[in-house]
Formats: sequence, structure tokens, C-alpha cells
Amino acid sequence: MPKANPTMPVIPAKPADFQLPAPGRFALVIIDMQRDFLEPGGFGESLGNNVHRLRPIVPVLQRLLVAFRMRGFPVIHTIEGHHPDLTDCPPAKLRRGKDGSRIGDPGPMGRILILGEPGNGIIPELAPVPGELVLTKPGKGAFCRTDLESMLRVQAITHLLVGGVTTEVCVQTTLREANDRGFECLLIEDATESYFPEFKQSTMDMVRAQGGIVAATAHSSDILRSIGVTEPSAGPPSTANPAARPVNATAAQAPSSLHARLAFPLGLAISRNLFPLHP
Ligand code: TIU
Repeated sequence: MPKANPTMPVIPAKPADFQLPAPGRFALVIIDMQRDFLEPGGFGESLGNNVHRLRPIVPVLQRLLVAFRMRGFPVIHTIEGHHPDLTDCPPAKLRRGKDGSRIGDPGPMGRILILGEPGNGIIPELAPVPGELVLTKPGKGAFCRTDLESMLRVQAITHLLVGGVTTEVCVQTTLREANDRGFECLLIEDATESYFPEFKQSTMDMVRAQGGIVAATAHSSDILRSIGVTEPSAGPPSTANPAARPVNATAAQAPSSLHARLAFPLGLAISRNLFPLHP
């Protein structure tokens, strides 16, 4: 059982409540909210999926992002993509998709699932801001062939609050990788989505079964309330702990001066896969 921390919020979660550690020790991890998965003409559609199914989680992630930025809590974005020469894309992955719209083929948003192409970027609504980490990854899991683990260890981040797409592919793989490395994970129920509703539900059930064998799950409104951020329809937040000073999550985005002040420590973020955004 994780140790209780009376000065930090406990998030109502399943199968058991989720104790947040001290500020700076937990991060919001947003998996692969890229045009390649959410817009027509990208990798998601080339695999035969209805990409519009993923859209409803965008406002939820926006609210979480605003809240984490206002509080100065770390945020990590991931991008699934490959180098233009495809040397990091194994044949088993390259074969996925339809003839003429496989990884590296030209599409309406540039080459499919290739780093730096317009379609490979994060959707504008969730664009990272300076000081947030953007991790590129060649696989489904965010720990596979990346520096994520060492970066988290050096920053002493122990708890990950995870959302993004797709629930049963990159999100679940990342949760399992994180769990095996000893990180406490919370899957944000309404901030993750799948092309297959039944797979999303199964993932929720699987990860939190057996006492939360992989992760706990919680609704975003409970997370926001726990960290003292009001929602338009929410009642007054608790102020019983220092992290719960109310802020309003409806603000479009924190001003850039605030972003600069909240900048996540960047010194260790420079590697092949992990780089800070610059203004
Ligand atoms: N196909 C599918 O559901 N997902 C992926 O290929 N990547 C991610 O989940 N990001």
C-alpha cells in the first residue's frame, strides 16, 4: 500500500483511492494526441478506424492541462512516430495499414506517422507549451526505446496520471510498462478513448482488477476537485490541504509569463527522444 500523505489530496478512484505524493512527484502523461490518430488521412484511419470516435476526450484533456499548468505540476506529452528513413520502424509494424497508406507513405497531412510531418504533431487544442516535455517514441509503450524512465527517476516522479489514445494500445502498454518499473499509475477514465468502445471498457476492467493490478482509474472531475480546481458545473472545491487552493479550469490557457515560471526542470531532458519545447 502506498503511504498516506496527510498534506496531499486523495483522489477517489477504483478499486481504491489514489494518494497523490508531494507536488513535483506526480505528472500528467498525455499519450499520442496526434493528428495521425484523430484526423482523417493519418495512421489511425489507414488502419481502418473511425478517427472521429476519439474527439470527445479533447475538452477533458484541455481542462486537465489548464489545471496542471495553473498549479505548476509536471506535464509530459508523447508522440508516436518514426524517423524519415524508417530505420526505427520494424517490418512487423511497417506492414500494418492499407496499400498506399502505410507508415511513411504520403498522405493529406504529410508522410504517415513520420516525425516532424504536419500529421504527426499534437492536435492544436492540446499543444504543449514551453517547459513541458515532449517525448517521441517509436513503439506503443512510452518506455520502449526512450529515456522516459531515467528522466522520471532523476526528477523523482513516482506517480503518473495517464490519458490519451488509444486506451488499449499505447495507453495500456505504457501503463503496464510503468507498473513493471514501480510507478504508481492512475488511468483517467474520461480522458482516454479507443476506436472500439468495448476495448476501452475492457481495459478499464483489466487494469483495475485484482486490487488494481496495473493501475487505478478515476474520473477527471474527481482529479480536478482533489487538486482544488473548479469546473463550471462543480461545487466549491475542498481547501483542506495546501494543494487545493481553488483555481478555475475554464481559463483558455495560462499566460506565457506563468508558463515560464512553471517551467518543468529541463536540464536532463535532452536526449534522442526527450526534448523541451522552446518559445
Ligand atoms: N492503432 C491504435 O489503436 N493505436 C496506435 O497505433 N497507437 C496508439 O495507440 N497511440
